[in-house]
Amino acid sequence: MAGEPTIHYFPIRGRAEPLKLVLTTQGVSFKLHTLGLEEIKDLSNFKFGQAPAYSDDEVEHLVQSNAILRHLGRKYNLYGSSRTENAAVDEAIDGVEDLQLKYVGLIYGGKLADDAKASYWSTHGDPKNKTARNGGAHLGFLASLLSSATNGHIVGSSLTIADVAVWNITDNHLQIFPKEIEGEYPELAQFHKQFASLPAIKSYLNSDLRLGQNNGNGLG
Ligand SMILES: N[C@@H](CCC(=O)N[C@@H](CS)C(=O)NCC(=O)O)C(=O)O
Repeated sequence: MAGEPTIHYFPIRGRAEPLKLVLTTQGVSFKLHTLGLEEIKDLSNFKFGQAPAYSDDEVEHLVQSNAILRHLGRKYNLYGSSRTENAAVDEAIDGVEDLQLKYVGLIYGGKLADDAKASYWSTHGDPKNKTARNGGAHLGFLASLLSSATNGHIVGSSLTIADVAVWNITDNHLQIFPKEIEGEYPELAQFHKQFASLPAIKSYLNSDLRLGQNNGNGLG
């Protein structure tokens, strides 16, 4: 087992970013193993032919970004302090994943074209469509998670992996819809600002570890 936490991924933020953020909040340094497309098709290391994968003293090439996120949550006690809180953390992470999949569609399928952006905002951002058919994916749902937040935390009163997941998807959307989010969801914008100003996160965001490119096609 590799001892030092190692993230195996492309040289982008993408689906590895929440993992890096969690490790950063814990002051845990990590290695980045940068890979190319051919390497992830070695199924002995990448079970589903995809990245990211993650290794530490307990797991070797663990894949599925949310499985890795949950592993880190258990390892560093960032999963809430009761089964009720554990369940709420899972609920938030799965809600974020539903929006993440729509976001991926906007970036790769819609190529972030103006019409794709407009239709995305209408379905997954505009508050008036929160109760329309949106595939369970809406920024308003994430804003609602914050309405019962304690100390700025979505579950319980201290940091969990749910905070990190919501922060990251909000960050992705802020790159594209900054004005709309600040106008319609000031609580999300404020939550984003607050987490970004944690000393460890702030210094990570200003470091070279925070990669410039978010998605494989350079958009978003
Ligand atoms: N459900 C997977 C999705 C991973 C995923 O979509 N990985 C992309 C990069 S972000 C990939 O490896 N694409 C290459 C391929 O599918 O061949 C996870 O959450 O880790």
